[in-house]
Amino acid sequence: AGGKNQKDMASYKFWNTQPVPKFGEDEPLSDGPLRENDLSRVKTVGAELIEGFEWDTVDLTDDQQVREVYELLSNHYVEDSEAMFRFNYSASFLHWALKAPGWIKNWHVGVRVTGTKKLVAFISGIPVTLRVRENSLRCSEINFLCIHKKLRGKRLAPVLIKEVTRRCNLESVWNAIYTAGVVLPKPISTCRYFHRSLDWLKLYETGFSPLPATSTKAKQVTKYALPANTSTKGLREMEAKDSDAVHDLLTRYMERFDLAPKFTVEDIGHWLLNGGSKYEERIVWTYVVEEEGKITDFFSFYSLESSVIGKEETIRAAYLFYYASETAFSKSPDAKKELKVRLNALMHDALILAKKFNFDVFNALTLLDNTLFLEEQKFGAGDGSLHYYLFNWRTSFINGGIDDEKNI
Ligand code: NHW
Repeated sequence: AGGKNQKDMASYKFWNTQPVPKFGEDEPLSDGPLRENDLSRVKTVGAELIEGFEWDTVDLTDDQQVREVYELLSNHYVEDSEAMFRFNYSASFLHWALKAPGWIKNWHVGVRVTGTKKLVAFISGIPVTLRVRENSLRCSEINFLCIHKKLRGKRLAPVLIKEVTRRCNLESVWNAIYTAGVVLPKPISTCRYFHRSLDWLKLYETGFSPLPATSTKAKQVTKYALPANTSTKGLREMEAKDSDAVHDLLTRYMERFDLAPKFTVEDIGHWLLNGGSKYEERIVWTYVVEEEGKITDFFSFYSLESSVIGKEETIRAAYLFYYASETAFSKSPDAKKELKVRLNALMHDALILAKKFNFDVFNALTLLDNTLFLEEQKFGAGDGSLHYYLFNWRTSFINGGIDDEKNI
């Protein structure tokens, strides 16, 4: 975070004032809020912005306004540390991500130039119900915080964060979850990104993947080659009629972890079936395994391109999303091994499908049961970490996956 000493709380001038856990504090002995919630003290209007700028609520039912958010993010959103790649969230992705069931228009916050009405900053929230250990929390999930490059370093980010907090509080939502690549006070969990090349040559040519000193281009291409067809018996695309079964399986599977969203059947339809395929472009792919009329497993991945900065090129990345398998509930003495074998088979098929749909790389984090297959499926550790944060909630650090000692 800007090269400051990450453990020095005094250097976090803004975060110091917020209800978040601080570096140097002991792990809490019990879970709970950090600040009292009082609706009567929530301001009914936003704080004044610097001269020349005004607040706006971006209307994402209007394609033109979705386009404006797209333009802002595609030029100014997250880049890697060497400024070679920038996330390129598509307009369809924004429709999907920001209009999830129960979405609240007022939580799509923009800052515009008063004179020209140009959109120069954005932050968003969507409502989610989270389970953090044994507590169920009504949260907002904050994402897409972005400030135009010309307005950086002017302390506008704290103003945006306070404004979205106010708008969440107005709905009696007092907690939030968010992730970031930067270190802020104080992560409740940290995952590492892993990448599995699907088109190694393209990744090499765009500068995404290096050629290891001990290898050759031809060897790399061979290493990542995949068969043309999947091999899991009963694997097929998920359909709307599978929603109840997938919901049931995922709910049981997620009970094994300390931090998980609580989905309704409607959420499943939205997140896994592309919101009913109503967008221009396909964002999410979900496959189920059906055996004798029963859904035993499923996996999903979504599409998020990155643009190669300074070139007219993009890297098409598939991101592993939710999955679950009945094998996780096996009572056999070999249960762990069975799960490992099953997940490897499923993920191998996920890679084959992603390759078939022309993705260049398949990304996954060290969460859920991912460490059981990352190595075997030839994923390599990336440079980036993803830190998870909770606003106004104390809980002790959550380790990744159920199999910590095996975390890579
Ligand atoms: S993380 C992606 C964030 N976006 C980007 O990286 C895009 C490119 N960068 C930018 O647009 C996913 C700017 O650099 C941003 C900062 C806007 C990042 N989260 O205005 P100043 C999300 O969207 C702190 C939180 O001068 P700037 C999650 C920084 O530590 N804080 O900086 C978003 C410093 O505070 P400090 C961040 O470079 C979660 C202050 O901002 C941050 O012009 C938001 C400096 O401000 C980050 N990613 O603009 C929190 N990056 O204390 C939600 C920097 O150190 C909380 N900072 O002095 C919950 C609210 C809802 C609660 C509801 C109950």
